[in-house]
Amino acid sequence: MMSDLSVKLERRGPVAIATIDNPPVNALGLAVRQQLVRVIEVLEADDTVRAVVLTGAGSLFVGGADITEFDRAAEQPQLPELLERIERACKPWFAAVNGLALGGGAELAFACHYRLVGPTARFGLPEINLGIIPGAGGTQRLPRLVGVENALPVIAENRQIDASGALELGLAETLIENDFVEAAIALATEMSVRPLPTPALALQVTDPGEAFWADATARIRKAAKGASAPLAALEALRLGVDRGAPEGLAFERETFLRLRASDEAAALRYLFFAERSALRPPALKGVTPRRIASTGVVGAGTMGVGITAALLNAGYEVTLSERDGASLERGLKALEAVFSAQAKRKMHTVEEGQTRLARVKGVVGLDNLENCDLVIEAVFEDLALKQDVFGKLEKVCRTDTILATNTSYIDPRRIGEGIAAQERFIGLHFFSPAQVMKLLEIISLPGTAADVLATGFELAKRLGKVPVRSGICEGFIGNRILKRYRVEAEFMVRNGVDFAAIDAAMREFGYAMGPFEMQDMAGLDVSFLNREAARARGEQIPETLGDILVRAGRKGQKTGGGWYDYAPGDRKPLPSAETSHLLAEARTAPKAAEPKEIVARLIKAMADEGRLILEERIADGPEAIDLVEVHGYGFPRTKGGPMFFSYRNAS
Ligand code: T1G
Ligand code: NAD
Repeated sequence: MMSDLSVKLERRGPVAIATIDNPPVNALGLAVRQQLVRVIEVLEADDTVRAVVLTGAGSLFVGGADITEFDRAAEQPQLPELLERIERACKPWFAAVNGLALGGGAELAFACHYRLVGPTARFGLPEINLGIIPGAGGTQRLPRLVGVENALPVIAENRQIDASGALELGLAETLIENDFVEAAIALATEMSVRPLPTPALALQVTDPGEAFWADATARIRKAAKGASAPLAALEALRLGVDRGAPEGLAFERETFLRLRASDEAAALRYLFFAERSALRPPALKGVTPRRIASTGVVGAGTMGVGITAALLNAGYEVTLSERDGASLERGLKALEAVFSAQAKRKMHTVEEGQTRLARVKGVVGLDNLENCDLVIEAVFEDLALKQDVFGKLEKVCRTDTILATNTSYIDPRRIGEGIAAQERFIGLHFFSPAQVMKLLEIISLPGTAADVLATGFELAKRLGKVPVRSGICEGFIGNRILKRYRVEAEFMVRNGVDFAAIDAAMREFGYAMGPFEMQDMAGLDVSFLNREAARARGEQIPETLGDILVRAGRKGQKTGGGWYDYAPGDRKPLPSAETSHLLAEARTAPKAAEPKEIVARLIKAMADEGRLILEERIADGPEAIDLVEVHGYGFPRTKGGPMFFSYRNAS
């Protein structure tokens, strides 16, 4: 057995075992494809071989094609031809699926004559997450193996088929619970005497009818939120049903290659790798995080409730502290509402929601936080209040308890200046709603210990968040760029551009909401209070349009009106005569602006601020800034982020 090969070949009597061993995810890179072609040639020519068992080394079958190869031209041998050679082989190939079979890995299994699954086997075609569609027959073989209705959610809606599902659908022959490879060899030996089954591509496929396609198209278009790949995947599947597998295959491949070369796919690839390296910052390599089991949250307002829900969802014990009984009761009610909404969205059952809620203890005051491994403060954005809270926490908590602030704007060095053990103090900046938004800005202070910082990253991983280290500046990475984004947007409004047109342009670009709608949702008062605090410190902060609105009592959705008006209980923004009146004097005569011009101007402003942030070493790279914008501020994934977009579209 040749050890440096990525495809290892063994013999057991009449059966050959080919194991794809290409860490970390057995990706079907060029070397693997070249070696698989050689294996096919050797085994096809060897009459003593009656069957082939194909499996993956480790806990995965195959994680897909090698995504790192996508920025260069596809090299021979390409996957489709390789799979056709397996499908046309004169002896049966058994895909022994020992774990995840994703993308090209699933397509490889579909091209084999039989699939044997282990308990952890899962088949998925996540190509749409990368802005592409399956490119090696997945849109043609899977519907012929399991039917269109079962194939479509896998091909265009990110669903996976697990081991029991594969058995039920007839995608897999057998579920092997123990001695996986040995049992697979035994089965292959036994079944190798049977006539070869009909290749998947030659199987009949039933057209589910117009109503099915219409429903599917509407559902997938809505979920795609403007991304191209999901509808393209549906189109390839349907074309193969209408015109047959050969035309379907050709269309699939042409579409795959076209999308692979697109800006959208490049952006999604960029984010795929950025999200993975974000979890493993090189500076923390080899640093062991502290163990966190019990946590505390101080303040059960908008953020405290969201942070508590995120911690409970991740399995932590939480002690939630408020300043008085009424505030605590209000906070616990809001928390229950979060879990009933999660159950409604089928994130978990009602019972599971109760189980999670049972892990929170509501308290008044800070005394009950003495045994927490980590305490996160989310009280009002007020320096003196936060200093007071940390002063008390330092006395109440164990000396190794990690103390964290969720401040948005205040310099955490000021908040923590009274803390003796600076090494245990850190900024953990969540985003609203904290149980949903994936971003976690981790603010390291000069004294923060490396293992405390590493604990912040480990916490993010357990919460399913995307961590980004930020240095200290006003607003850290995200709110600093948000400020620049708002200033630029307000500048356009002052110069006559309609703020609803700006919101519409940014929604067209891919944001769920524009800058003014977003302010209304988050509350205009958060940044207003920040500016007022700066003015109270004697800083010259010009009056913003938002300030004019807040002074008139318009804080956004929470007061029924901000930039827009809102009907009671409704989040739909409505034009506001009062806002027009309040801002009339601060604006020049109305002026039209093309959506493209609006978008270009705002993205440039964000990227310019991003470049300053990099120069000041507040962020570790352009990827960090793009992850902040995509996971914290709704920047459309299909555009990659302001740094990626401005670089990719630099004229
Ligand atoms: N190609 C290249 N590198 C990959 C990779 C891939 N397909 N998948 C993962 N990696 C790297 C990743 O960057 C990281 O690197 C390391 O492996 C561990 O990954 C023709 C064209 C498989 C579920 O979309 O979903 O097939 O940071 O941290 O949490 O139709 O990785 O250590 O340097 O994510 O255990 C379709 C993508 C490709 C699956 C494992 N396949 N991968 O999760 O580890 S397109 C996918 C994943 C395709 C065909 C088309 C996950 C995973 P580093 P990790 P993990
Ligand atoms: P909020 O007004 O909704 O909640 C603050 C809570 O703190 C209130 O319930 C209040 O009763 C409680 N509180 C005040 N003093 C307390 C004390 N001594 N002990 C315990 N509880 C006390 O505010 P919020 O929007 O949740 O913001 C909280 C913090 O999170 C602020 O620093 C803010 O800047 C930051 N933040 C807010 C957002 C956002 O979008 N709202 C996003 C990120 C960070």
